[in-house]
Amino acid sequence: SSSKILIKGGTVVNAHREEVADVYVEDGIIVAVKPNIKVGDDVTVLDATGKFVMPGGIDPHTHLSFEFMGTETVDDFFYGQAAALAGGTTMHIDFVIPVSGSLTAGFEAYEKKAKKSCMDYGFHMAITKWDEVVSKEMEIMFFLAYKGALMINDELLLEGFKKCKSLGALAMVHAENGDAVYEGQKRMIELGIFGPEGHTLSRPSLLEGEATARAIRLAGFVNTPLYVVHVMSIDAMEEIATARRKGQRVIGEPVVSGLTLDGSGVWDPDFVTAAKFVMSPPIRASGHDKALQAALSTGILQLVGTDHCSFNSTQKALGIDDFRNIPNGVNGIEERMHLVWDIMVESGQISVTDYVRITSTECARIFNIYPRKGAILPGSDADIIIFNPNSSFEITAKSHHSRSDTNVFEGRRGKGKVEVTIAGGRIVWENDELKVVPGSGKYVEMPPFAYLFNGIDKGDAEYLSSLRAPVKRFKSTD
Ligand code: DUC
Repeated sequence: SSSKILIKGGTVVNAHREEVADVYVEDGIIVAVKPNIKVGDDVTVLDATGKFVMPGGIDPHTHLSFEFMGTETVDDFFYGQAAALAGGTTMHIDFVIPVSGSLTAGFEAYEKKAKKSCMDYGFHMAITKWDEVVSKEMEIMFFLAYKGALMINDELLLEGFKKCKSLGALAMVHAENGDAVYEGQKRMIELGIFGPEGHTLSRPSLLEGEATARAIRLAGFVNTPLYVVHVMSIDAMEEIATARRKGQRVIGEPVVSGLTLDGSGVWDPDFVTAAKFVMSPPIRASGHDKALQAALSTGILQLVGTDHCSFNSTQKALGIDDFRNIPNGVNGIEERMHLVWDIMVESGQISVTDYVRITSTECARIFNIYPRKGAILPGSDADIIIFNPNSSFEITAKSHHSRSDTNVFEGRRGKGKVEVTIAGGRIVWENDELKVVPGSGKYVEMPPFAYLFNGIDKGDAEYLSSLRAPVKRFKSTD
């Protein structure tokens, strides 16, 4: 595809406004956004009349090429990204899992995995243990949930929060109480429940609420912002709502599976069908989905991720005799833009500008890459979708681009369709066809936050100035 593209006559939507305008792209960058741009014959012209021209989606939460629970996800950096592009997502942020506890070794391993990238990507760093070495390595992400594997305790959590604060890094947390989950799993086994439903029953939403509350309070104690990943329950959402109302800087990320599914899938009599829904935290009972949508529409939750972590039926069957061995994870990287449109915009809960905010702009702002990403503005990267609100989408494993043989959104249809995806100035999806180039995706560095840079912010200054001088006490003999 040409390095010069003109998108004509569409409604250009940014998080701050929408306008009918042309968009001119040259060498991967948006050069102009205004009506009636005139160009020469060397430019590829795309007609977007009657369609929305929006920033490509940014998925803040994915696991591509993730080695987990004795196996590795089927979608690697090439296939997972190709699927993303077919669904209108043009950047994702993946979690680097340490190698033998080393963040540096983990980062190097992920850099290798990402060499075949066909779209831009960033990395979060996962912290799974604490020592001097880890402390010296950059850190951003904590897991509370996987006892014995990824779980960390409160001491480590506090150390991590302090370190993040001193670095201007944003602390993220997977909030489930791992000790209680372990207890819940033992209970299920004692009751003779070995199937996928045991996964859901062993880790109820109160354990997500407890860990969310604890992480929020400890982040508040250290006075550092907190990002809660995959908010799956009303319990967790309400903890975030309360903290935000009190003025604490907490960000909540629901994921498409939690927003669009009820948890009944794991009760399917067919093991393969049931096991495909096994993820952590689990997909909750009906009611949580609608409450999370409402929280997203009112700003209690700010952006949508996927936790895309795709295992096929054979891999899921590792847990055929015991749900504790079912690799945790569901898909979503390809479906996110369509499903969020359907449940949030088509349903009338939010505007098109809000759609751009929750699927792209907010993520770019939070991770400090706005307006290079998340906007259609002169100077921004040319990551753009043309979206037809009058067309329709249908999801099925037969036609999706993930390498998995199943899809948790199987059979879903709705209005709206990503007709064209432009990533880094290349037309990579058009007429239902992918034209992706391995190696064309770039690593996007997410710089630290200036307002936290010295490890001291306004909140700290207020706190320190409110302290009274220590009392000087005298022994009776003095
Ligand atoms: N949850 C999942 O379901 N898979 C990957 C990691 C996680 O936290």
